[in-house]
Amino acid sequence: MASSTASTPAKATRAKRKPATSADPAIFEPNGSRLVAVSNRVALPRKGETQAGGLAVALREALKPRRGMWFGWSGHTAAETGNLKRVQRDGVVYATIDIEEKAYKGFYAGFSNATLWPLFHFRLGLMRYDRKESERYREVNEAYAEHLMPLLRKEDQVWVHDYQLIPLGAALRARGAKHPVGFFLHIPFPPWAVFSAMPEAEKILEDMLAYDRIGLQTSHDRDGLLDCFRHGLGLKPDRRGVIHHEGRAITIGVHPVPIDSEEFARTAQKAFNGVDTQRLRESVGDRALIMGAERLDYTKGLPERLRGFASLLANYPQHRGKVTFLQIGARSRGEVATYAELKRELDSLAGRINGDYGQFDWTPVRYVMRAIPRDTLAGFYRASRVGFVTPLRDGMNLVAKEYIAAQDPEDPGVLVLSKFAGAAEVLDAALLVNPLDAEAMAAALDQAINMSLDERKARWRQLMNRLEQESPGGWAEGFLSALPSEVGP
Ligand code: GDG
Repeated sequence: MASSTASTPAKATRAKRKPATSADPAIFEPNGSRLVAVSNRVALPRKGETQAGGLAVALREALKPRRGMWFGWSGHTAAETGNLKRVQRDGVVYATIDIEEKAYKGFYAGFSNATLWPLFHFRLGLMRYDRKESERYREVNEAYAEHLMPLLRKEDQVWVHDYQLIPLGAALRARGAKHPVGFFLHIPFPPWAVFSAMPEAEKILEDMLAYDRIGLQTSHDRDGLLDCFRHGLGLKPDRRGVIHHEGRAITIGVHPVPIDSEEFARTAQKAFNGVDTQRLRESVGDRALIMGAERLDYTKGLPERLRGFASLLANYPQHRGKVTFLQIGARSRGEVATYAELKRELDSLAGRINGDYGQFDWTPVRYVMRAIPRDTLAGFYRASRVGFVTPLRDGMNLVAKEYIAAQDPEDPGVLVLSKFAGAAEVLDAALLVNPLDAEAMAAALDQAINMSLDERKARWRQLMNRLEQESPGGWAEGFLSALPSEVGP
């Protein structure tokens, strides 16, 4: 069983905690099973909200019919961990706690984002390991368990999300939780040859054995996890792919995160004639618009993408003055040094391309380093001839799916997609590229810009068919139906 709680009892007390009070009957109904989702951040619906991500919407939709609760961090650090707050919106209870500042730093900027994030994205050169940060990571997971436990009802199913909370299942079990507990990993899972570079690799794998079902984005990720279980812990799945450990069965499934393509298509159609998209279209004129949009993150391959675009201008001079590349970059994780370095590198690359190729009436790269509203983004996707989505490694990549959903069926754009995005497993009718190969990216851009309307339509229809087969409700249902409704003693 997981060693996390057993090995860190002293540390668990470091984040001073106020245990949660018992369930408030005014908010919680007294009986019946619920779905309890847990993630690092809780996406509380806000009035007039335009920024909600697809995943937040998907989880809320899964919670509504199950009279669910979403538990996680409030977004605030404080002098001590605690301050449980609960609000109910549309039948869903949102329960949050503040986290003690120092513990949060080691947990979030430290072990989660400077150790696990690069590790899971195959970036060992960027990974650092600091034992103190790993202790903070476990400490915060213990605090989550401590505050969540009194809120759980006997019949609840618990669904934990993502790499920040891997030890949470074990921390709940150590406190006597007998609930079915599932875990979904939103990012890739590397094979043992990579994973074993992290000093606590075995411990993290042991933590995963506390769950009843583990969901991953792609078949490659499932293979990576099974490889790690086999070589790291000596555990082999049975013929049905089930891992048996200490009398418990752990099932592993591939559940690619979807988008609501119908809803996104409607949003894009509406936004296309909105003020912002019209301004964009007027400013671009007859030029072909190439677009990318994401959080500023080294996994998203942004410098490589700019090099690909520079290679297009260098090797296909006929496109000079005729294309515009718009990159939206929502700033994230500014406290992690690697992210600040990335920003500097991008500033310099964008400046260089504009300096080398720009003309007095043409700026090749439009580089906007701040988030824009979700509906504006949808309109911009629809106005782009090419969606340029080239992460070096990505669990799924919802931008690729959103770009497809946003297109005009009568005049669709072309998706140029990294083969290292989880989305490439289903979106194989896109132009798939290796983002490290600038010349290949330039060739794909050239092909996309010159593609006939018939081919664009045919590829888009294939891609859209795939997206129409998936839905946020179906995704949650697929995972939860594979999570037992009760587990043995
Ligand atoms: C993790 C995994 C996995 C981007 N720029 C703006 C903006 N966005 C939105 C996009 C999209 C979301 O952010 C990004 O989702 P991704 O899936 O592309 O990437 P991560 O944030 O890294 O998400 C990933 C995902 O979890 C789900 O499992 O696919 O692999 O890394 O929805 O539209 N939204 C707004 N303004 C922007 O400027 N409003």
